[in-house]
Amino acid sequence: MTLTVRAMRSQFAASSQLAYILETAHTWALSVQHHIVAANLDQSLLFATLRDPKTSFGFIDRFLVISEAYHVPAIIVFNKADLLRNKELAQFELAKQIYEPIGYTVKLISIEKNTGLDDIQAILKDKTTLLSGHSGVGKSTFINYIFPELKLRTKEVSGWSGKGMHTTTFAEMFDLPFGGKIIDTPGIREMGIVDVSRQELAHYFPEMRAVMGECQFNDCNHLEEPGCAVKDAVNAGIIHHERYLSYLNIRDTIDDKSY
Ligand SMILES: Nc1nc2c(ncn2[C@@H]2O[C@H](COP(=O)(O)OP(=O)(O)OP(=O)(O)O)[C@@H](O)[C@H]2O)c(=O)[nH]1
Ligand SMILES: [Zn+2]
Repeated sequence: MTLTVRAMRSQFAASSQLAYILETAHTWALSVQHHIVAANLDQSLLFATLRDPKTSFGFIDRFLVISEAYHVPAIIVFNKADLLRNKELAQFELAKQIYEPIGYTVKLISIEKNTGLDDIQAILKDKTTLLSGHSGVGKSTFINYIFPELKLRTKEVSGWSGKGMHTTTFAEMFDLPFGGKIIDTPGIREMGIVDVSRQELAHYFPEMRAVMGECQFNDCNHLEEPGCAVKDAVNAGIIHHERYLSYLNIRDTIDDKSY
């Protein structure tokens, strides 16, 4: 039997254990047998790639907003290091520059070449971690690496069109042999920002949260208002411009009736 996460969400609305990122992604389905409803998340780990396929920073920012909204620490792991040329290596350095100062762990690994994986195991050890990421970034490959006996299906992304079929259809929870649990979610193309209003969105950008108390207006939207500390910080290079653009983009996609 399967239930959609949305359905489960209303069913268990009173439970404090619903601090899942899972609940925000209404297209994800998961199987009840794996008892994901009983899991508390310690952290969320986004698998990303800078090539074949390329994960956009906008997508990463959506993932981070959802993690912040549910108070779950987030880790960004770029896989397929073996494929990176100078251009993509520069992108990785940029990602570190953007995300590390605002509190997120950023790692570069290659599952294929077995580099960086010890760090990831150390991060996962004794924690319950939600694995997330676009289809094709290597989540199944990673789980196969940890549990060789499972032999999950992985999909070739040669000739990647961005429209391939997902190979992981259900969220599943695995006990890690070295302690801890991982929840694997289906590859997702678009992450909806559910239950975040336009007014509260800036709270989920830690670097905005840090300065927004200084805005002239309490209800500042950080758009064109005078005396906006967020825009000042963007102009001063304290808040990265890419992040501010993500704020604007995500804000635009939030349907806010009170606005
Ligand atoms: N070059 C390279 N390819 C990799 C690496 N890790 C995984 N791949 C390949 O990337 C492709 C997609 O990997 P999957 O593990 O199926 O991706 P996934 O994230 O599980 O995708 P979904 O199940 O659709 O969500 C496969 O062909 C893997 O062999 C890596 O480190 N380097
Ligand atoms: Zn402001």
